Amino acid sequence: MVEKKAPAAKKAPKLADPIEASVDKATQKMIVRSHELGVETIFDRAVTMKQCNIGIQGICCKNCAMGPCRLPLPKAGIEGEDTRKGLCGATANTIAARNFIRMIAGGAAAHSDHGRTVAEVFLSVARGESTDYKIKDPIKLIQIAPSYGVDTKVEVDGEMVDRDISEIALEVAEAAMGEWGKVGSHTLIPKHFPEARYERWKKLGVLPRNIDREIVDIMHRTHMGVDQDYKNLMKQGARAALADMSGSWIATDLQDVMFGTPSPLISEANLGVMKQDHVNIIVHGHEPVLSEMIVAAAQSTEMMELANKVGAKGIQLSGICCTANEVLQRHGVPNAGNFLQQELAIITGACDAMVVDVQCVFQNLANVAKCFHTKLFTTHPMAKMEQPNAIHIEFDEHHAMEDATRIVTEAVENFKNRGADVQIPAEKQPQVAGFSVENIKYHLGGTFRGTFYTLNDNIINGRIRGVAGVVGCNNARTQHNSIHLAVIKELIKNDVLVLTTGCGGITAAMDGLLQPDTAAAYCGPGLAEICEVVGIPPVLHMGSCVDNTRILNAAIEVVKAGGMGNDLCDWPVAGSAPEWMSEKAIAIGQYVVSSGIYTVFGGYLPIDGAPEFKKYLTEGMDELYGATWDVEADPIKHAHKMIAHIDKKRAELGIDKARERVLMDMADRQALEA
Ligand code: NFS
Repeated sequence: MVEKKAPAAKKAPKLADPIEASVDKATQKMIVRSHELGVETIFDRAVTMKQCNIGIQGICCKNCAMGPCRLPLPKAGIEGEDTRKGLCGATANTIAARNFIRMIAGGAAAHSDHGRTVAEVFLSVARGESTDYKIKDPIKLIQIAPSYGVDTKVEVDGEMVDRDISEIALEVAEAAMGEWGKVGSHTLIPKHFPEARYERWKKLGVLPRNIDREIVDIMHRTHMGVDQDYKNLMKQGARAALADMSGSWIATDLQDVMFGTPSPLISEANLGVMKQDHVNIIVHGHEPVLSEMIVAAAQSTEMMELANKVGAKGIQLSGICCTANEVLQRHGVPNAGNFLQQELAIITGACDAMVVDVQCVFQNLANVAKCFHTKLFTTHPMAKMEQPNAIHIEFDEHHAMEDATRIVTEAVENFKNRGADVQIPAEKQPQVAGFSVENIKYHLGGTFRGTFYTLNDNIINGRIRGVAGVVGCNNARTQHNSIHLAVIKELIKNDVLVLTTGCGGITAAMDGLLQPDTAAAYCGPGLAEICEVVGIPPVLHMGSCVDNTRILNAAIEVVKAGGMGNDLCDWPVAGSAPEWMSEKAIAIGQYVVSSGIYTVFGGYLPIDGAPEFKKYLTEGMDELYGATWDVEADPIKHAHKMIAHIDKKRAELGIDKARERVLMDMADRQALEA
């Protein structure tokens, strides 16, 4: 008789190690908590699911049903001719380039569609159809109007007089909307750049015709059997990335006009901002049109009274991802966390409602919310979750306040359904956020002499070695926040001023780097001195990811202020996305490189399987744009690649020996330019 084997005991799934998963204490605690409660998070899934080894190299083509064709790189590398090809003959270079620019198309679609939503709301405000919003910053409207081809003055009886604000708003709104579908010319935003850059783009044929067209163009040319030249594919990638930049710039412009241009304010960051005795509402996603209204609704007397009635001391609003940064920079609403902490905010047991719009929202939020009392609201027609996992309250700008009040009411009424076992980690840090180009000018030069000269002077005399934009996501494949922090700290230690946005900004805030007094602790002597004199942190939080256009705008202002060459590729500045994960990051990376700024990505880029294409991005682009991509996973090497680039640009400008304090006047600066 054969003995029956006992069935093997089911193996418990592997769980994330909290310390390996994140450097942030609050995150570590909540990962432990998730394990106690048996609630799975992205950190656990990152342990059990491995990445596809072909996909990460960028050499899997699934653009037709004869594939997917996979072109693994031979273990010994390629000797002689690269003979790898898919069924149709597509080479590794073609496949990697197609995949890469499809990522740019995805990113450009996301950013620019955000811009379109804002432009549509702005148009309805200008037409008087949406009365819940108004123009909060008419000065910015007047400033930007000429760049949209709109006059701000009109001739009356031989005299130029100011035009009515509502007329200007309507024309700006119509011009902005036109950017998505105009015919016969180019998008307007590239005109903001120095002439040398604009002319370069014109010569290279990468000025976007209109925003939508460049995205459609990519989907067409990457269809089976169309563009088979990786350089031509990348040319379109660059053009679509500039379309992405155009849509993002419009989003920033119009959000500032409608919701107010940010100026520095004090707030806090990390899960510890949630309050046990308050109703906690978390806004998450990217588009601030609804969250602006939620802020107003949550502050209303009616809602406060309702909160008291259900036994809460008040309403604590906080945010995750870029919606968080939007309401942070304009209202001081604290960040509850960044991308990888979204599930953890619910696991505190204290999240009465999470309100999501578009982008970077985990589908697993619904599974986590089911384990708690949390109500999960989807609000965007484009971003629903399977019912009944979430409550869909579709936001419409025509009754914005009504929608926001309904959501806040449901959140407040949900307070009484909380379980007894609430655990909010205590960790949080104060932060100063809300830096815009407008107020950096003010900080450096005062109300009447707003200027970037002071920054340029301090770069020339070497107190500030250069400027870096360190932006972007978290990625569950690397230790949460650690790469961001190590890169930023190494840069400021070496006197590089850091500008940040997105989840990178939240990371810096959570670690306490967005406080003026951190300059003394972390910065080199030159940068520390400047931060102390000007009263700014060494890391300036400039908003959400569409606000990367603020960083570009600051770079343009530096060139305009003089002494830094004629173009963005001339002066000591570099870009970085240390923990990137999103297609939007690739679109941003390309428009930053196209703008002439050397950019280093952390982790990997999906290009390793196509060495020739990789070489083109990391070396060949220099000839076209005066800048290249680079990849470096190690944070210290990553920072030093940026510093080496900054030093190279200092040497090219002839200011490499100026690190002893030389005071430059205008004549000196002009002499440098010549
Ligand atoms: Ni940027 Fe902002 Fe964060 Fe990355 Fe997602 S929230 S738009 S994509 S993860 S930084």
